[in-house]
Amino acid sequence: MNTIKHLALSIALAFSGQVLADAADGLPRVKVGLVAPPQVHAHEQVAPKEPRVVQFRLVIEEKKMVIDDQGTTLQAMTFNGSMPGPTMVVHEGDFVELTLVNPASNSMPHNIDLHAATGALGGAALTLVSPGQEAVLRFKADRTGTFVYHCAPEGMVAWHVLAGMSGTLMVLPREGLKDPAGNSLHYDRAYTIGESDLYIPKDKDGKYKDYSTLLDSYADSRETMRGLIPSHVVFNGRVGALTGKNALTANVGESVLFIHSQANRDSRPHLIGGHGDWVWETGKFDNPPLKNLETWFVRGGSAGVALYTFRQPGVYAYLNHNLIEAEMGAAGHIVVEGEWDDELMMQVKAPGPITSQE
Ligand SMILES: [Cu+2]
Repeated sequence: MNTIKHLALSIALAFSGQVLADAADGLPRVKVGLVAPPQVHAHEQVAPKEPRVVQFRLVIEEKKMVIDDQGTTLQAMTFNGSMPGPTMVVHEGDFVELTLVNPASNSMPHNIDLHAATGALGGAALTLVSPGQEAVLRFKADRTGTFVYHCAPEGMVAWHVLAGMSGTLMVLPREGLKDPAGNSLHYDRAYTIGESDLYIPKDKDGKYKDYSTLLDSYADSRETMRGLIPSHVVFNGRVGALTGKNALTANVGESVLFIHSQANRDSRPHLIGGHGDWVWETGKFDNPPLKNLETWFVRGGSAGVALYTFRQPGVYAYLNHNLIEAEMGAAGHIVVEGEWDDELMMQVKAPGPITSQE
């Protein structure tokens, strides 16, 4: 009798497990290849009716990176080798199925806390992988917005995040973005700007230290971080990552979505010569966007979004309008091509001798 009861119970358990798994398993599956920021992988803005299981793969890479033109180095930890990690895009109601790979060549355990996910420390408790391991996490994208993800190993969260392990996951509304009146908003390009505050230790002569291994850099880095004064504040991993030949590009008339993440500290994005036509400061699309902002606020541990349609050609600067931090590296360029509009602005007189009378 007991055996039969046990058998019935295990069949019931197996069956209920099957039913739970079917919530996602019956859906179409798509594998998305990720690209390094500032680019965002190709994606639809308006989703098909039926939710999907969207599969991503993140490979953790520990490596030394150069973070400025002076050759200063950071013993970095990264998702997919870039800082920040790649932006992942899904739609509300989709399931995210994420494979997190920690190759045997790494030296540390890592995991991932996705602010978009619900339960188990954002997935961190289910994804702690030692070198040579991988884990697969599935979660439902049950709310819209741009959300930070980051590594979060117990006792070392700040170090791993500040060494490069953060990124953004964007959950779009199925019907795409809307203005407060419900009109559709479309973007022609999306760019990811991941801002980081870096804390590179100095030697007794005031020179930035260079470490031969990640573990060697730990004690000094931790102490420098706790001083709360960054040595660099950068976009996309290094001073100049988005300036000069690395500048972002757009054309007059194009709408550009700027996704700005800061996993640790507040920022104040500003587009010199332009505006934020529509800004979701908190990044959460269920809240109506703010209109015509000059500077917006991104809370540490979040990703904000601004949409702007370029109306003039030229070189725009996109920076953190804490100007000290901009000079420390938190600045990028957007080179915009197209026709100049004299009505919006014109130079009535070029700089020259003073000839005007009151
Ligand atoms: Cu980590």
